[in-house]
Amino acid sequence: MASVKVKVDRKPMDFAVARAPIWCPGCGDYGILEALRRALAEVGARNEDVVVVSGIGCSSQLPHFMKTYGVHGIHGRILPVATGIKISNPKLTVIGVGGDGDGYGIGLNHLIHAARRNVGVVYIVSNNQVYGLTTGQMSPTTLKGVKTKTTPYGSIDSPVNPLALALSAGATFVARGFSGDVAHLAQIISEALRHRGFALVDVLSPCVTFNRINTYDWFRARVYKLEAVGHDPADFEQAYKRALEWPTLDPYGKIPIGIFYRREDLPAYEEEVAKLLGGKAPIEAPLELSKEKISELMSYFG
Ligand SMILES: Cc1ncc(C[n+]2csc(CCOP(=O)(O)OP(=O)(O)O)c2C)c(N)n1
Ligand code: SF4
Repeated sequence: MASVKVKVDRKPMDFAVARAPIWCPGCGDYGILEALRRALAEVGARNEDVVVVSGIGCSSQLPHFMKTYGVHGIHGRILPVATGIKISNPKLTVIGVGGDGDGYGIGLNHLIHAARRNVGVVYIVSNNQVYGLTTGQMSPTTLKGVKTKTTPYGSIDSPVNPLALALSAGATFVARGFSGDVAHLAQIISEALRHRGFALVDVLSPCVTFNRINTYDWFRARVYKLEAVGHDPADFEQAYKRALEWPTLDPYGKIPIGIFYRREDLPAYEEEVAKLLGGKAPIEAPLELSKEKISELMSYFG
């Protein structure tokens, strides 16, 4: 269960810091930052209960611009770190944020395992279909045929379909938003924060500097909202069908955004861990270490 308990009057700016983001003007990551702050305010989160974990990439700089706890970790390892934090202290609201290179390339296996375990982490992927920080190489979601620095003759790889992958791995909340529609994205992230278990929020988020194909206009011409077509997020088969609409089958077709799938009846991983400890979270469980052992450890770490 998401750990937001008391509904208090919060504003998006309550989650802002004095430091301004360093992304290129127009980067989709600004939309994600604003949507995340709005969503946290919407669910009444308290700053001290929130941890934002990131990897490496432009998008992974996001925790620096949030007035919450944060971990700017190593490339592709958002979900193991976020999982450790959540199962240690399930009261925290744990949010992972990073790029498609981070999450669908080097970190892809962790997505599958977090999904099948149903860890109560909200994972927001800034999907700009390129490696932004390292200046525009192809990423796992680059469309077939697209020329990048590393694919000068056009990519010959089929792109990863993160939503279909997450669904088949057992994710209990699967959604896609668009950085160009912050209000809609904030609504999706609020729902993800309220979800019990693992929530993937893939965000179509243009890199205005290194991806001149998948621009805001390119997306605006293609996105449509699942709510507008009467999609039922409880229907797994429909969710899977919608997830296949793009990009693997028809790269130039319409792109659904919204909540594809949601089920709340399965226990979250941290609940299962607590059961093993007699109902206690690891952070509450007694630390069975003698005074001598603690002194020994403390002297070891200076
Ligand atoms: C283990 C490791 N491999 C490779 C890199 C180099 N590297 C840094 S960021 C990055 C990818 C960035 O792309 P993405 O995750 O999509 O984020 P974006 O910058 O587009 O937001 C890579 C490959 C690294 N830092 N560490
Ligand atoms: S290089 Fe791309 S992803 Fe990175 S800050 Fe600039 S626009 Fe954003």
